[in-house]
Amino acid sequence: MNKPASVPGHFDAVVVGAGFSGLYMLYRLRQLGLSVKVFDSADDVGGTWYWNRYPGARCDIPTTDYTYSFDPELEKEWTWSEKYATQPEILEYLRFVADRHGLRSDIEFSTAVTSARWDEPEQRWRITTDRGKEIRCRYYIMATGCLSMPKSPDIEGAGRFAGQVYFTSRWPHEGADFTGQRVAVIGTGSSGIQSIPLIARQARQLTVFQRTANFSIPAHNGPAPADRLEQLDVGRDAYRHAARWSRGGVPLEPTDVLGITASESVRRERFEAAWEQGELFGILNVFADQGVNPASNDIVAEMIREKIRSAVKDPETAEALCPKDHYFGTKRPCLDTGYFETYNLPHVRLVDLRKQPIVSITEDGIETADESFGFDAIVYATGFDAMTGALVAADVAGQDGLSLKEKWAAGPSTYLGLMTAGFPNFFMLTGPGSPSVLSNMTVSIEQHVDWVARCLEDMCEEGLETIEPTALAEAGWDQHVQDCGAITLYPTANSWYMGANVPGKPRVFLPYIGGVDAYRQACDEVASQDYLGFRMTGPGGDRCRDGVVRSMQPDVAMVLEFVAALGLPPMETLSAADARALMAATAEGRPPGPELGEVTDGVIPGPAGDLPYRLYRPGGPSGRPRPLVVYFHGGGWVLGNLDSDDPLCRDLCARSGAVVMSVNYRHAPEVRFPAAALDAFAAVQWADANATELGGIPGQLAVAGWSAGANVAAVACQLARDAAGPRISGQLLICPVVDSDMTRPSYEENGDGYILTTALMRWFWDHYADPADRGEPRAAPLRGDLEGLPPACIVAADFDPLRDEGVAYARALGAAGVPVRLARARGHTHTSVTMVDVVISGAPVRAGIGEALRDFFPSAELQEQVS
Ligand code: NA7
Repeated sequence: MNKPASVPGHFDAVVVGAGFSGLYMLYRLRQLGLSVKVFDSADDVGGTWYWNRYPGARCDIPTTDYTYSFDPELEKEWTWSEKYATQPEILEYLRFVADRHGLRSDIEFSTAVTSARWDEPEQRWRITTDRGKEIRCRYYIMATGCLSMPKSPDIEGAGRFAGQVYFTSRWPHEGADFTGQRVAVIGTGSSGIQSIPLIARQARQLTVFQRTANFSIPAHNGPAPADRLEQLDVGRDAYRHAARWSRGGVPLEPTDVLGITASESVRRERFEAAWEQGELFGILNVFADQGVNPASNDIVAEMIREKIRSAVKDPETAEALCPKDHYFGTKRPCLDTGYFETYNLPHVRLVDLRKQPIVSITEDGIETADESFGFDAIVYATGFDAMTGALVAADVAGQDGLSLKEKWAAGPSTYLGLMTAGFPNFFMLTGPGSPSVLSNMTVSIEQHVDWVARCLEDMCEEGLETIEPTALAEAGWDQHVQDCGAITLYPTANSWYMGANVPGKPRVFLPYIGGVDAYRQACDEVASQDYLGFRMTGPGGDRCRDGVVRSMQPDVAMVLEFVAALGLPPMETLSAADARALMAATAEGRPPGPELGEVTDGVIPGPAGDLPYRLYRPGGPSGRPRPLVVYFHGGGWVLGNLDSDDPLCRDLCARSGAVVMSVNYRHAPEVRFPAAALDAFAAVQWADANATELGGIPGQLAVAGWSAGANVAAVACQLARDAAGPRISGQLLICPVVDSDMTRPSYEENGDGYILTTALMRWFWDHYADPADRGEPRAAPLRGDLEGLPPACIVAADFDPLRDEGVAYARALGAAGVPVRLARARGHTHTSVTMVDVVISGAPVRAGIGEALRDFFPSAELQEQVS
């Protein structure tokens, strides 16, 4: 039973919403012995399942999974009747839960919270309701759901229609009878797709107004899948545990089959199996790369389109129903029962609003650009102001009276999707920046509620009364959420995930797409690191361990995990020959990099024999001279060759439009310092002298390199300056080795765990140069005279032991009057920027590199050639 309020109208916590999240939050707060009041504007529990009563409304996650797991007894007592339960059954379930735990006594129904103000002196929230009550509470918790604020009709004349108007999101409790009526449905999202087949059964005439064709797969509803029930019977706890640590909140082994490389038969087999299974996470897991690779995505999309074409008899209607303007999955896909077949009925018609947009709703129907339609009823299935709508509408004002609406004017900003700075003790369950709508909501809800409950418990134990994220932690999380989205195809769609369905809503990717498992891990880490990134105050003290919980690019982290799982021996424990073999083996099967106009191999004379080179020419008019970039590969002077950096050279060539000439140089330990540097300088001299033959423009030559290759490139610039030639237009140094001092902080921070380790760097130096030579400018160019050197672009990666020496070189060059561009590879390691088409987040960094290369040369020439 709940603790009563000690002072009337004063509660420890107020919760808004009595759906899945609000009910469980109440349950957990009671367990902590807190006094709680829950408000809901509905007259019963249910949240979204109270309101969304339209015909055909069902969950789209199997009910074996779309269910609470916190109460094992409840699991025994309740049995779902179908694979995907109907809205009435889900509502019944929530009523059952509320009754079983006696939750209703703390819920005030038919009451909406109208405003909430943070009272700084009192350190309390002041809440007002539409019944004129004012309440105070320490913790204010929004359990308002992600899809609860219907989008207001944004169609001209919407108020004018004299017939019956229905919203799928606010369906009348007594239902609707369309018998004999002419009915319009506007919208073909999940609500439209679920309700249209049932409305068609009653209506005399049904016209569906479709703005965007949507992907939908058959739900194959029926009894709960036997294999799932069996798994639950055998080990319910293990099953639920697997769900909590899965990517989407439903146990599922993520596939490693790539759509782009799978054979036709494998593709077909995997797709058909997912189609038959009829589950969203299954169809989203046909290929590992379908969410990030357009070509792979298109394979799945086309197979779905084939199914639509075979289900719908009229070819024109079928084509209009085939989604073509967004990648599969980037808008919420739907599960249906006979949706596409409904269009074969003679009284059902599809109107494609892309061809004939609605001009206006009229008194008796709908007018499009081409036709006037008369209707008895219009059904709006037009969706929600998703994820932020209900929160912003709640009129919440935090410190200094700043409202959430004002703070989020350019898009939501949260820490972990749980809290937002400036709003102490204000929690959001499944808020923007958490997996929420991309996951099985019930799993995410339980995780959020459990986290909040544990947090309040910890605070209580420590005598802490307020909690709020820091600006740094929040900005870091916002960035991480966007970084996770940016490596996928999701932000390309006009979806409600992007806020694109509501006119004027800022476009940002709202949910966290990194996965339920990764998200849970981050939340747990935050809690276990003294609530990293939160400031907490109270009689127990004022504490804050500030920081960013995730600053590595998500795909870089995946690569590191993958490499760690391979269990390879550390390079520095191998002989040079074995290390070279290992490096070549790990490069096998990687993406080749972009197609170019021409790639040819050759040799040039070096100081001690021929040096192989590879010449990359961009596409476009052949024979046209272009600026020339002489490139040197990475590998610590020991490893690497023309093949090792081939995809990167292709990428540099394609992005810059210059001819790239990758030159091999003599390697240590066979030939030690200063051979590599001397070879590099000789190559630059030769390239300059032979620019015309190489397809270059005489006098327009830059040097470039990565890692040790950047070292010899930088040295070549110093040698060229000292020798009064050749003239070098610019130096691109990607994560360069420019000093032999291994004591800079980046060695401390990043010396272990990010592929290039301190131990490996020491191994490289030991192979390359005697300790006595390592301070020489030809080994450590940072120690040389830097005046009069060519303009530079230096890339420094956050998680690189060499980061600080790269930054130091940029500063020193700047101080010596050399124009420098320092490009930070945010969230990257020493190697990740170079991993073309593997680490997608490296692409923007390399786009900047391409721009820097172009800027080395007289603009008109190259800009024109690139375009
Ligand atoms: P959705 O998925 O947002 O679908 C709304 C539909 O309404 C969608 O087809 C929209 O087209 C269409 N729409 C919205 N506004 C208009 C206007 N002005 N004119 C024409 N058509 C319009 O909402 P649902 O309720 O179906 O589903 C929401 C989620 O609930 C669902 O994903 C499940 O997770 C449960 P658009 O695509 O914007 O062009």
